[in-house]
Amino acid sequence: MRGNHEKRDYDEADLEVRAPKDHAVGVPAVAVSLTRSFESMGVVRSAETLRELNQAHGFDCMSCAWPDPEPGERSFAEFCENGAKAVAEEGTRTRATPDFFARHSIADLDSHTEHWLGRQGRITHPMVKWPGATHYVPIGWDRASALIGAQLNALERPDQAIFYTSGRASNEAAFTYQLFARAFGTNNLPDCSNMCHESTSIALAESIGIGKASVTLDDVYAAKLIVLQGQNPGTNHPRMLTALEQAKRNGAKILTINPLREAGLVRFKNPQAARGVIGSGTDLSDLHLPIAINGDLALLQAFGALLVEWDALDHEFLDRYTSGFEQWQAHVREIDWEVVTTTTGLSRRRITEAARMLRDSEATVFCWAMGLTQHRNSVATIKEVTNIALAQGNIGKPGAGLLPVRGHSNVQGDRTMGIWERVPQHFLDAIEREFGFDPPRENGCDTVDSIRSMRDGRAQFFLGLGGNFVQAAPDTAVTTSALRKTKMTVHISTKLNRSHLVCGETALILPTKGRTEQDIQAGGAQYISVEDSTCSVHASRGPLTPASPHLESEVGIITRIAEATLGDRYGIDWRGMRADYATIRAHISRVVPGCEGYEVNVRRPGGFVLPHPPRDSRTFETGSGRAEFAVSPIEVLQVPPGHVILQTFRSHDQFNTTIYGLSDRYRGIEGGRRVVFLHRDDIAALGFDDGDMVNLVTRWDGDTCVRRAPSFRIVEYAIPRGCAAAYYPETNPLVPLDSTAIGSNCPTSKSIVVALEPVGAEHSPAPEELGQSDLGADWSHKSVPQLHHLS
Ligand SMILES: Nc1nc2c(c(=O)[nH]1)N[C@H]1C(S)=C(S)[C@@H](COP(=O)(O)OP(=O)(O)OC[C@H]3O[C@@H](n4cnc5c(=O)[nH]c(N)nc54)[C@H](O)[C@@H]3O)O[C@H]1N2
Ligand SMILES: Nc1nc2c(c(=O)[nH]1)N[C@H]1C(S)=C(S)[C@@H](COP(=O)(O)OP(=O)(O)OC[C@H]3O[C@@H](n4cnc5c(=O)[nH]c(N)nc54)[C@H](O)[C@@H]3O)O[C@H]1N2
Ligand code: SF4
Ligand SMILES: [Mo]
Repeated sequence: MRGNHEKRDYDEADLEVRAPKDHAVGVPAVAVSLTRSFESMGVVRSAETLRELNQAHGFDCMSCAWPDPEPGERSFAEFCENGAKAVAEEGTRTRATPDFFARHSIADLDSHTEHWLGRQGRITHPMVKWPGATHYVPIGWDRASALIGAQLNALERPDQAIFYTSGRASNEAAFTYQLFARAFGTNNLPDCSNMCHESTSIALAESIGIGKASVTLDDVYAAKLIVLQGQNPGTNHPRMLTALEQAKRNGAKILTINPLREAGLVRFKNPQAARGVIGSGTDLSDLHLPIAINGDLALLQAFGALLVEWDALDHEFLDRYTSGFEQWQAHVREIDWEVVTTTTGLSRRRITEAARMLRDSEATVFCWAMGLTQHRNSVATIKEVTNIALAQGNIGKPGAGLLPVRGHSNVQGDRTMGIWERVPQHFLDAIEREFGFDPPRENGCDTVDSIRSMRDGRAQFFLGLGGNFVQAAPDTAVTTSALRKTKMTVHISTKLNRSHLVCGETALILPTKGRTEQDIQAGGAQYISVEDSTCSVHASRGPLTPASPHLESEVGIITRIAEATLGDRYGIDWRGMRADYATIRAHISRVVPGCEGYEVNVRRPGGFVLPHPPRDSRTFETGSGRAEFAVSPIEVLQVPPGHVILQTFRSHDQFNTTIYGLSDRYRGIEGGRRVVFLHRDDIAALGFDDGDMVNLVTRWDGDTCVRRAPSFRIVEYAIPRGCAAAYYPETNPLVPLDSTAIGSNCPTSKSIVVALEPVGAEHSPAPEELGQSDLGADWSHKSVPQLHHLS
């Protein structure tokens, strides 16, 4: 198995560990973002581009899905450091030309790090790797599309093809893409959401009838209490801190629940407020609970027990709108506090203090992200968040509600447009009415199932609309060999990444225009549209000249492939859609619920907000017509002696698999990425010292295979006992493909049971050496992890 450790573009020996920061943003952040932009884009181009970022007439930030303020309330620079980095990454003047691909074989490229690959700049021409070839060579658009169409038509069945999407694709591209896959005959439409907020979508759909946030930005400003659980906004949704600061000024309290005291959670200096730049910043968190990894379900049930005990409940809401409250109440009343305190690593006193904040708030907003979604029991945990919100009537009233904070800038819009392997039948009925063909009705493959399907030889074709599948997916070695078994891999991409080097028999890279770039088609200049975390949909227009005259837009590429594959099957006018995206939006307005009048609404400054029945009218479109309480047993992840629970997270200098640089400034890590954060006492208990080099090792279900990620430096850190943290994607080789969340199939990237082994001691340990035979698979309701101690 290869790991990034073999790839030497920088020396991990240069890694420096400094004291972590206690606050986020401020002057250094602005300086960093501008330096990066100037370096890669030049001064004039940077200034012109950043001026358009997140403005009503400009383009939508392609980094995260945090919403924009109302048009009249936006500042002149409505972006953050990481938004500026994302723009610089796309707007770079560096180019990966056919000449570059002639100089570097695929094997040579594969010897470099992900960071180096990204630094080679924008891909300028469509490229192909022919069967048996060592290099990519240029290919024309017509020939590339014909090749793909021929391969698709040569498959025995449509479900031998996988159509993956990453959440940066526009609504127009996403709608066209799902239409193409379904007209071709498959619902195999996995997306990055399957590895991200899938647990949220499943849990919320079952509990409240819709898998999306029930709040607007105004609710955040009006909240009395904001709970931030399993999320690191200072890095991943930086402008959320501005909203939280505003909420605090309006009187809100903030409760943070995270194994780490992430810089942004504790203190914040707003670079756009004079006070933020010179002053000492805002103390964001009123109470921080340093919870042990995966302790959230137990904590939330303890909150429930206390709210019930204190009768801090909204009885009128419960009677009128919910079902299952009695059973839930009986369940939480029976809570075992010893299980709660050992599982959470928190004392009963601290938990009670936090529950009082809930009790005393008339309007609470609950926010969460990957710290809650990527565990085996994530669906149950998110239903428990919902239970707590329902108990106090915190849904469908001002200043209150559920706010799953989405990742990719348009991941939510892609789902709305039908990128979903399990799309509801009414959506398929609408496709049938609009286009006159009967789309496939059985569910398709999600991400994990797609990997299984390629691994087992069932799927033979992979098309990625953006993303970096091989690095984002779990079990890197398995995913790599699965893709290599296919007849054809195709990637629609802006920049080079590892997935381009893990080739099917034939492989293509189709270079696309990005969000920052102008898109001129036969029908004139086009714009696209996107949806943020709060269901707000608006237009986006790129200001820059495209990186190369040979680029096509995503819609352009998809419609070309569709034409080459389907010809005029069903009479779908792919060419017309390409010429003028208003044609696509007209289809959207007739197919997608809530999108009537799309063309007009989306062009309004600030766009429009999609309907959300619980938010708008406390209507719950569940089986019972009421919001459903869920009863979940507390399961405890067993950690055998000598092991810790590892969470894999993002540094401050990356966007998912795109590594911008080697500075995780807030956590004090500079010049490298192969670090594992551990509690001082665990380092000693495991027989190591701070600074030692170790391999991380997982076993799964008595597999004969030992998964190993080599060469991590131990860094002593303020993290609860029994817990560890290291960066994604270097740790993805450790996540077993079959280790997924119950009900959502989301990989368990936030709770991997690992052992540490000294570098140089690599051997395949016998099961007894690792403690027991089925590590990581062992759950029970009774016992508790041995490494957790009360804080
Ligand atoms: N700059 C930048 N922005 C991004 C991204 C990026 O890579 N870079 N990625 C985008 C995407 S796709 C996404 S999904 C989001 C991700 O946004 P986040 O969810 O904030 O991302 P992670 O870095 O995975 O951080 C997870 C947080 O959960 C905490 N955590 C881990 N395990 C647990 C647990 O068991 N319980 C609790 N309570 N907390 C836990 C971690 O300590 C960490 O603070 O960000 C989006 N925005
Ligand atoms: N261990 C572990 N694994 C994880 C996670 C974790 O926390 N831990 N998080 C998971 C999550 S939340 C997510 S969302 C997934 C992310 O999975 P993906 O979405 O598949 O990965 P990204 O790194 O966001 O994709 C980056 C690539 O997208 C391409 N790209 C960039 N901009 C554009 C564009 O405008 N158009 C097109 N067509 N291509 C573009 C570039 O070539 C770039 O290399 O990873 C998941 N994997
Ligand atoms: S908060 Fe997110 S969407 Fe907003 S500018 Fe920053 S990265 Fe972009
Ligand atoms: Mo994500």
